[in-house]
Amino acid sequence: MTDCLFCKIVSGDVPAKVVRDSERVLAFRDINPQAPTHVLVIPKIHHPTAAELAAADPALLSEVLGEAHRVAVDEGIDGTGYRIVFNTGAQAGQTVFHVHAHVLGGRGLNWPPG
Ligand code: DGP
Repeated sequence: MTDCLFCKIVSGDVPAKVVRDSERVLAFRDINPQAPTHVLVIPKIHHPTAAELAAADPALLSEVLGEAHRVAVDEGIDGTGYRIVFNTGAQAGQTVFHVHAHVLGGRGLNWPPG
């Protein structure tokens, strides 16, 4: 999708600090980190939301989740705990409509979220 920010990160037109790169999934650091570890994990092909990806290609959604857990292991936060979040829809805080998992950790995280 030509006007999608995260598609431009996949194509290399917008730079990002990539931490994992597999055939179908990319993980890169959030530009505005909310925790010591804040990484975004995305499918390389465009789907707007987690719900739409789940309907179109559940195996790819599973790959995104698997890579999110591997990010946590790479970052050394799997032992202490971390959070994987899909903001889905504007009211939930989604601002970039290319599905992405936030991987957050490295500090205590409050519940419920704001
Ligand atoms: P969300 O609000 O769930 O749609 O999260 C979008 C995230 O994307 C937000 O935490 C900030 C991040 N973000 C926005 N623009 C850029 C960018 O150009 N590069 C990177 N690395 N992250 C970005």
